[in-house]
Amino acid sequence: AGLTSGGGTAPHYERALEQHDGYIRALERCGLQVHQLAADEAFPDSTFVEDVAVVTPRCAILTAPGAPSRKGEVAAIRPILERHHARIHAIDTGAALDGGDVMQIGSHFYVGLSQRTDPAGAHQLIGILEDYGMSGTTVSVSGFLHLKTGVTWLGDNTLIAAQEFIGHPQLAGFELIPVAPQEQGAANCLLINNHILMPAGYPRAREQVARLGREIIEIDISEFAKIDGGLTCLSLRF
Ligand code: CIR
Repeated sequence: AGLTSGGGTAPHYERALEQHDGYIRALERCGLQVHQLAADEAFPDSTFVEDVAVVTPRCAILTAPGAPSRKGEVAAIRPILERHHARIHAIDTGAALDGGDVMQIGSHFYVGLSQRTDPAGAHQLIGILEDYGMSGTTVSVSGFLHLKTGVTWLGDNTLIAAQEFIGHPQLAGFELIPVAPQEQGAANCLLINNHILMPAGYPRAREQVARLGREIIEIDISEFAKIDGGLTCLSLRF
C-alpha cells in the first residue's frame, strides 16, 4: 500500500518478502552485518528506510520526509539509530528532506532538490555536515523521485546515470556510465566494499558496469520497483 507514481499493478506481497530476503543475503555476502527491523504496519513505505535518516561516520541525521504519509516514520527510527550513534541531529519538520536524495561520496554529499527535498531541508543538512568537517552541494532533480533514483556512485570517480544527469553542471568532473532510457531502473545501484549490487533485468547496463572489475550481484527487486523503490532505499548503511 505504499506511495506510487505509476498506475501499474500492486506489489505481490509474498514475492516482495522473498526479494527482501534476497537483498539481506546480498548485503551479508558483501561482508555487512544486517540489523533487520520489524515491520511497521502503520507505514507501508517504511521499508524504504533510507529516506528517514542520513548516516555518516561522524553523526546521524533524522530527515523530514517530503511525503505527508511518511513523516511519522522518523519517530520509530530514532531509538534504533541511538543504539549505534552518539550524535543524532534532526532536520526541522518545517523543511523537507528524504535520504533518497542524498548521495555520499567520501566526505562530500550531493543533495537532490526534488519533489521530496526542498532547499531548506538540503541547506540544513549541509550545515550539519559542515559542522562535522564534511561538505555538501545541491543538485536539481526533475524527472525522478529522488536524486539516487537517477544517479548513483560506483566507486572511484564513476557514476551510473540516467540521461537527466549526463552533463549535469552540478555533477561535473565524474566519469559517467549512461543508462539507456529503457534501462532507467539500472541507475540505482549500490556499491558496498568491492561489490556492486544491481537491480536484475538490465543487461546493457550490467555489461558496462562489469568493465569496472568489481563483483556484481544482481538482485530482483521488481515488487519494490512497482512502488518506486530501488536497491539503495531498502537499507541504511554505516
Ligand atoms: C515513496 O514514494 O516514498 C516510496 N514508495 C518509494 C521510496 C523510494 N525511496 C528511495 O528512492 N530512496
